[in-house]
Amino acid sequence: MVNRAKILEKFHNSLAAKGYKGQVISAKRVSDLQKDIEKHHEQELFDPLFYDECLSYFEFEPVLSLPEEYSLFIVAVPQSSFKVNFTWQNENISLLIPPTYLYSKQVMDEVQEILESILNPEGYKVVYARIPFKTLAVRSGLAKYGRNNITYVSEMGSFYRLAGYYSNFPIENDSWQDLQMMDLCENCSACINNCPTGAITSERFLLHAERCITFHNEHPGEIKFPEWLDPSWHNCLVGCLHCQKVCPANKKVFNWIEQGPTFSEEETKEILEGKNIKQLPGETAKKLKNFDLIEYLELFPRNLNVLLKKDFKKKSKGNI
Ligand code: B12
Ligand code: SF4
Ligand code: SF4
Repeated sequence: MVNRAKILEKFHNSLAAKGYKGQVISAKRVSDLQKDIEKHHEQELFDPLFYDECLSYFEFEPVLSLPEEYSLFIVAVPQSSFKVNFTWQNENISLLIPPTYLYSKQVMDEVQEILESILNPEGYKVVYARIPFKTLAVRSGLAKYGRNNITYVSEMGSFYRLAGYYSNFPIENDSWQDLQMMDLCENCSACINNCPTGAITSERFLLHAERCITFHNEHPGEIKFPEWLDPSWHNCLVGCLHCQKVCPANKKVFNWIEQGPTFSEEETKEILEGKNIKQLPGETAKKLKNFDLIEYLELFPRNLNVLLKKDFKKKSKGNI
């Protein structure tokens, strides 16, 4: 059997060859990851709706398909934003989708394949883990927290998707460490100042997730935006980039934008009417499928409507 150090070397080299980065820690740390979340819950720092909707997703219990879980692999895969173009009242309206929304399954499968190609031949299995990836990434030394509660990896800024996996690959000494904030944040509060909703504050580190635009524009399309959410604050087709845009740690990556699909006036109209994938013409459905946008289609009428109104308001004032 190949020795464990060689396997780990292969893991890091295979990721590096693709521009990815990763870390491995002992799976015994899962209960500590759980504590990192639960302590905030016990102090009633989470909005109850947010906690039920977003954090009950985690599975801290052992994954049944793996009787012996010895390690947790966490991998950061760089991702760009995407620009989606709509045509509305004869104008071209370009809207951004931030990193991590598109091609998520593709990324998760690809990383799993890389891990399996290294670990399976040595008799180890790999299973996707539903655990808090940011905390794992920071605890393992892969990333550091920004004040905005997003994590940062050197050379990638915050523009990457995290993916975590359990394995029965044994690890004795891991790099478990304290939660760390980026040095850059010490003398910076750009994200606090640029977050329009007050989700990031100086009073506490933990995000007020229920104030985050993303929490609201990821909600199913039939749920209206709350009254307090000023329409002028929306800036992406889904998600929000206000706090990542002004971050000095993102200087090199922020303009990494891939071209997404372009929708004609007729297509935009049909999307705004809330037509589902089967009701849309074949060409439109194909574009949505090719850019992995199908899962977001049902959010578009609500999200797009508010952005088109905002854009036209700005144009009529002549400041775009
Ligand atoms: C729930 C969730 C959300 C919720 C809540 C976000 C949040 N901050 O909790 C909502 C819907 C709002 C959301 C929004 C976004 N999300 Co999100 N989300 C998740 C999910 C499913 C869980 C996150 C989580 O664990 N939240 C629980 C809280 C308690 O954890 P935490 O934020 O890490 O909080 C820790 C710190 O506050 C720390 N802490 C407390 N005090 C102190 C003090 C100091 C000094 C320090 C250093 C730390 C510290 O302790 C807390 C617990 O460990 C993950 C996927 C996953 N499986 O992990 C994706 C994930 C975190 N999301 C992601 C992204 C990209 C986003 C958005 C940027 C999307 C966008 N707008 O474009 C925004 C960012 C909003 C923000 N400013 O945080 C990526 C993050 C990638 C990265 N670079 O870090 C993830 C990992 C998805 C992925 N697979 O890549 N998300
Ligand atoms: S904007 Fe400033 S304070 Fe906020 S995460 Fe970036 S460096 Fe840190
Ligand atoms: S994603 Fe937008 S709303 Fe959420 S914390 Fe960042 S700036 Fe604020």
